[in-house]
Amino acid sequence: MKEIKAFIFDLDGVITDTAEYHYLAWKELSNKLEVPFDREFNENLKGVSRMDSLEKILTKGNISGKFKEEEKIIIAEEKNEIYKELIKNITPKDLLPGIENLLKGLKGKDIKIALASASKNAMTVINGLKVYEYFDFIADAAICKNNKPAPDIFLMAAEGLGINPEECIGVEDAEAGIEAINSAKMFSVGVGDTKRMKNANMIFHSTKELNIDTIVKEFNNI
Ligand code: B16
Ligand code: MG
Repeated sequence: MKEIKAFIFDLDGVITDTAEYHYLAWKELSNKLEVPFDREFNENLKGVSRMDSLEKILTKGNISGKFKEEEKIIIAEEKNEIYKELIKNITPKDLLPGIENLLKGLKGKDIKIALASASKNAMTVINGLKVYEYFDFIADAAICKNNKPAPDIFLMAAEGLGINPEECIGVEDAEAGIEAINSAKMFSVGVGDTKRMKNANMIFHSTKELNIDTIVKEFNNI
């Protein structure tokens, strides 16, 4: 029988609310580019890599063709600088509700923990939150070939743990992330509203509702 051996977490929007900082940084950049940008559009960028996010914004403003590749890299770097300023002051207080208890609970049950974030700033955030010790493996987005919704980063995490993907739970707040988990053949847990998380095997409205026993029960029912 299949058994849950690992939980693989997304970072932004699951462990901490850096999703908000990404939003603020893209908003500032979009204002500069004179591209209309709101929270609804921002949902399309969650879990999406930096360069892919920029492309979506430029396409929205019909200005993608205006910039050469080198210029796009500079613009994306500008967003990253704004973002890096915002994450400078992250502390353990910025952990989303229930997350530290969940990590402790998993440790207590001897279930492995990994991180599968698309962010190249993940280590800065993890260190600021002081949760590095909980993780058995952190997948490196910088060497990941295909971005979410491709399954690569989740598969990289499972491989790093030495665990079969089918015995892993993936936790995500983004549609692209749920797609990545499903393509990796893992059990997907979505955090957020039912409409956006519709493709997840299981949905929780907020991180404080995440519960290991409920997830195990549902996993065993499938
Ligand atoms: P960076 P996740 C993702 O992190 C964010 O959701 C997404 O908004 C961001 O563009 C992406 O990381 C890249 O981040 O610019 O810091 O490399 O949700 O996969 O933890
Ligand atoms: Mg996320």
